[in-house]
Amino acid sequence: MEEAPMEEAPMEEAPMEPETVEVSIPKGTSTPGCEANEKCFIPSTVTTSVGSTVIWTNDDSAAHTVTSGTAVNGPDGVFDSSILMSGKTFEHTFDEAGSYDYFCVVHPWMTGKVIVV
Ligand SMILES: [Cu+2]
Repeated sequence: MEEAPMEEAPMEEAPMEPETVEVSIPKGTSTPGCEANEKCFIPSTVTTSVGSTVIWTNDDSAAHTVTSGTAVNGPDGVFDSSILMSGKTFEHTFDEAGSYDYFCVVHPWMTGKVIVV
C-alpha cells in the first residue's frame, strides 16, 4: 500500500464531531469566591466543535442564569436561560464558530466561556 503523505492527515487538524458537553453550576456560587479559581461554572471554559450542544445544570440551591455576553457590556442575545431554578437544565446548540462569553445576571462574578471551533 502507498503511504499517505504526512501533511494530508495530521491528527491535530482532524475535524471534531459535534458532541454534548455538560457544565455544572456548583453549590455556593451565589456568594462571591468561585471566581477566584474559575469554579463558578465547571468547567468554566468549554472548547467544542460547531454543532455541539452545551447543557448547563444548576446544581446549586439558588437560582442562576446562563446568559451570553459579559457583566460589563450586558447580555448580547445569543442565548439566555432566564432564571434557572435549582436542579433545572438549560441547553444551547452552537451552530457557528466563535468565542462565546457568558455570565449569570444575578451573580455577575459568575462567568464562563464556550469556544466553538
Ligand atoms: Cu448565579
